[in-house]
Amino acid sequence: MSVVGFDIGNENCVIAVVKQRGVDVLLNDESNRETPAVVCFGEKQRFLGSAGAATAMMNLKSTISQVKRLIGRKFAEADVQNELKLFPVETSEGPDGGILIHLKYLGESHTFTPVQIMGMLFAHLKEIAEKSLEMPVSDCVIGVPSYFTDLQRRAYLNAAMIAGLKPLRLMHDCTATALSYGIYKTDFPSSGPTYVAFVDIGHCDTQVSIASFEGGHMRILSHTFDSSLGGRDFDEVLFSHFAAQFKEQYNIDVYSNVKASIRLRAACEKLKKVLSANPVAPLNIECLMEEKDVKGFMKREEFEKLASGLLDRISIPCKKALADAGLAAVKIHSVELVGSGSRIPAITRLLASLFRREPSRKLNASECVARGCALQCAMLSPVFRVKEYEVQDVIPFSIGFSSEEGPICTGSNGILFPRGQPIPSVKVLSLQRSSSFHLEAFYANLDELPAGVSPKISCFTIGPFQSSHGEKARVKVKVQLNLHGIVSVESATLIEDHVDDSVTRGTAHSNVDKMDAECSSADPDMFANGVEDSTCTQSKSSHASADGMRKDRVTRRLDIPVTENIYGGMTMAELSEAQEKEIQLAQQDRTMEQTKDKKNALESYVYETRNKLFNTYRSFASDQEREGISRSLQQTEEWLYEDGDDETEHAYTSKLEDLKKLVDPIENRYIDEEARAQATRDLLNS
Ligand code: ATP
Ligand code: K
Ligand code: MG
Repeated sequence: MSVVGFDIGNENCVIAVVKQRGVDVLLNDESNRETPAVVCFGEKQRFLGSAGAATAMMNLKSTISQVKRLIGRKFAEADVQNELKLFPVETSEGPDGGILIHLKYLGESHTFTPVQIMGMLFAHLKEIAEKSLEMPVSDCVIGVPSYFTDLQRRAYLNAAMIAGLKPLRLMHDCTATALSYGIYKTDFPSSGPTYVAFVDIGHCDTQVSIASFEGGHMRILSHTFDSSLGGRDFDEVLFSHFAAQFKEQYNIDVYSNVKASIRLRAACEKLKKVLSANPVAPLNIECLMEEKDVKGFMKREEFEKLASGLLDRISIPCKKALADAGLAAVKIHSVELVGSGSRIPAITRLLASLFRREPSRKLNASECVARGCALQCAMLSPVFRVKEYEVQDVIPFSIGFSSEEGPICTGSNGILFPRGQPIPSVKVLSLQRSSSFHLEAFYANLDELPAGVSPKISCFTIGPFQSSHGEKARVKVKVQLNLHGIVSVESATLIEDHVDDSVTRGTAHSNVDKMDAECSSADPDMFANGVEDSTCTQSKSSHASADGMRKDRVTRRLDIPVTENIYGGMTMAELSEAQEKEIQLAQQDRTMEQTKDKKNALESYVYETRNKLFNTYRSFASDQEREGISRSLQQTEEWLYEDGDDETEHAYTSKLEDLKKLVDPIENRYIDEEARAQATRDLLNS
């Protein structure tokens, strides 16, 4: 069994795997270490990853990229609406408030959710991994931004499941980076913890985390972010600049032309990359629109001026990460810069002055997330042995719980898991209830989240159940913040104590807590062992009271069913429907690939046979045979370019069989003769 780590970017995806001798990054079909996060619907099949990027220009209106920006989000969010302005495919609001993507494919209308599109990407990456490793891949760890909400995390898990993957953990990007940085590092200064800041600037986002390393152990102290500040925002600055310049200079409005916009944006991204290594860079696009060739250039200094607003914004999450970790900049041992968006020299300068030290680029900026995920996967997998190393991560959002009777932890605004709570964690609520009730999970502090996120997470129905005599009894509810950073109610138990009537009457319920609610942390191990009984159990304890009479106290435990309703999540039925659909789509792709292979095989057979007919096979065929075969080859070739250009797999194989029936007798004569000649040679040599 293999252990795999996936980094799904807005732009690029990376797959890493732990092997006997270390961590490797897998190559895709084009022998690249990064695979574009693109799903393209062609005329008869999908093109995924590199193939998707290669065909994007020909299928502008059916190519989906940056779906990571849309997954698990609501259509009505202002940020999403902005995002959709650049989205080439028709979208609408789903019944749950999510996003629906509408496409024409294979002559039919199709509706996909971002989860399904992400599922397609996962399936593609899984296939790359399986081809490369020559074994099935299912266990994996997937990198996620620390700012992902509960719903986005659930959406990622669903997408992975659609692809037939089994995620052992969703891991915060920077935590994965910190793991790959720290696990084999031995040269930390000896005394006390070492603090390291990780700054990851990707295509669409910026994430900062501060980690503390000590011995065989790493602890995340803070996660901060700007969820909409990345490399593409720098491209956009250049885009607006050149769009304005070209309007003036060439009198063209690129904004009015989708294809021209896409081409200019791509050219700006290229220019930005050139500027990372050179003081000046040119921009040339032939025939951008209205048959006009455009030319421009940019100096690095000018670019930095144009982007100064963006540079200022990078310092915000950095300062906040220090404040949240309770550390002054001087305490930071090293600043590790990752993510390809951070390759801009001005970013390095900015961070150097902020942290008062030169940022380091020791880590492979584009691969460290995937590598860390693969390592974590190996650590979680029972079949792999890796170095003992403890990773302690935290959740960056405060999560609260409430019920019909109000907030649960009355002490602190209903917050059950405060920001900075370790992942995983379990808390046991002790409530007084007589029958079914609801628990609502919510984000307690919207300032901690990306703008526009709904505070509602999910609702749990605890019940049905009925306490005896309809009186309030103790209900223990176990709430879990799991390894993925997802919150759920694990179990609920009704606990009723009563003093055995046959012996004495009096102090029943004396040990019942008067408080409406109380919180207590529980040992996560206790949860892992699933200690609660699954059926009703009774236990008796006897003790002598002051008056010398024996009193029997009976404790009845009853498991209460828990049903969860995630606001905007997928039901089991929807998930299996999506899995079914993905299988069908993948089958269609495979059929098309096979058809292409068969067509190619027929084409090559025609050329090879024609060649042999006048060379190797020449003396084995009569003139009549040769003429007949030549004619058939000619006809097949013509057919291939006309009626047979777009045929079924069967059509190509049967044409090939027809040709072989004609050619095989000649080929056999040739083979027999070759064997005879060889035998004669052997005889002479012996
Ligand atoms: P995200 O983390 O937002 O999901 P991602 O992981 O796909 O996205 P990366 O691959 O880390 O993103 O970075 C992609 C960004 O890096 C793009 O915006 C790209 O233009 C930018 N980039 C790549 N090389 C350079 C370079 N040499 N100079 C400046 N920017 C670069
Ligand atoms: K990436
Ligand atoms: Mg990234």
